[in-house]
Amino acid sequence: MNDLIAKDDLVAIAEQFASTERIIEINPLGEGNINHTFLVKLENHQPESNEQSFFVLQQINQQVFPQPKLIMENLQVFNNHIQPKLANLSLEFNPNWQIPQVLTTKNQSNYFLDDNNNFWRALSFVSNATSFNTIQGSNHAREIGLGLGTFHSLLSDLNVAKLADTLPGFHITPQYFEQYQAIETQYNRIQAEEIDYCQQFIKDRVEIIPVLENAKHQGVLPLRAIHGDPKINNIMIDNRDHKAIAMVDLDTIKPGLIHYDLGDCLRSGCNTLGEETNNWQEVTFDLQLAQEILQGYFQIAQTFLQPKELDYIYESIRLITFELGLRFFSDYLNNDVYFKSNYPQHNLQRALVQFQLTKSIESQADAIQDLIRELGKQLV
Ligand code: GN1
Ligand code: MG
Repeated sequence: MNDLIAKDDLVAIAEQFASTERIIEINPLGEGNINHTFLVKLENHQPESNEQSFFVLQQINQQVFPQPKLIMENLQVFNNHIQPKLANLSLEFNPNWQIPQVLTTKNQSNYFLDDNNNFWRALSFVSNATSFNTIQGSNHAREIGLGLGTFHSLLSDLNVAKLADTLPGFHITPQYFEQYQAIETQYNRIQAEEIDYCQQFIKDRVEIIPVLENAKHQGVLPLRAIHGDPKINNIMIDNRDHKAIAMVDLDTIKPGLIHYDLGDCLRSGCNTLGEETNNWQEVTFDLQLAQEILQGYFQIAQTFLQPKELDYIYESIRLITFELGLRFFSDYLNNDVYFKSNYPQHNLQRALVQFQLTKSIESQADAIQDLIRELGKQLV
């Protein structure tokens, strides 16, 4: 995927989705590791209002998502299922909950292919809201849980057979491990202490790798519609009342285990140093924040979550954190072909952060399990 897109080209692509408005500015948006994302600012047609008009323009990484049209089909299914519910939400939900809308081109297509066959699409921007890379406090943590709960709850009655698999193998930990093993045996760059450390770290945890997939195949955990990437910066917080108002980054909506989502949300939310810290030895899993996130989540999820699903929540927090470390480490060994990186050791550094977080989760296993049992009593 080419990292440099000429400004004029970008404007021409954005114009495909801009119908009549004049484009004023285009800037990179967010910190995504996969797609290229931009915020397009449009001329304000109502100068009397302070509301600026924006939309989000994205180039989908086709090395990661080989069939981007499936993403757009899933978004349509998602939208058709949820949009009608929003006018009539029951009391446990934020009445202002929004979902990003797909914008069409002048030819009424929901995507645009540029001259190099790159796949572009545009979505409405959730205005007056902020996305944070780290948790700002207990209220934010609670809202993160409520946000993910809202998302799962609104999708809980969707027939998952309607959703395509946009990214086969996503969160299937045994597959990531197989890929790692294949890369590891070919790897012959310089030996370094940190590489040995990661290899040993993975070796010591081989037995946890199939835990969620086994439960899925045995029918203990049901397939549901999931977000796939609910890290905290994908849950937008309303600037006015500080409530979770939307989930963005919807490319990995697909059938899966809500445990992938819960694990990912907690690993991201409870690491107060954030996943990009250079200070990996200082990384810990914050139990207090986990309590807030889970409390918020259960408050809404009690309508659909089955008590047996609680049994795997601890395992999922540990596993998805470990899995992301394994994915970053494999990509480091594989010359950074998957995750964008800013310097040569970047993916190694990211792996060390996730492994340290895994260690902190393991050292608090009893406390985390007690917490889940206690909070889960409302479900039984
Ligand atoms: C990737 O691109 P971004 O930042 O939304 C990745 C997630 C990881 C995340 C870690 C499709 O998401 O699985 O958890 O990086 N997305 C994909 O920051 O692989
Ligand atoms: Mg993402």
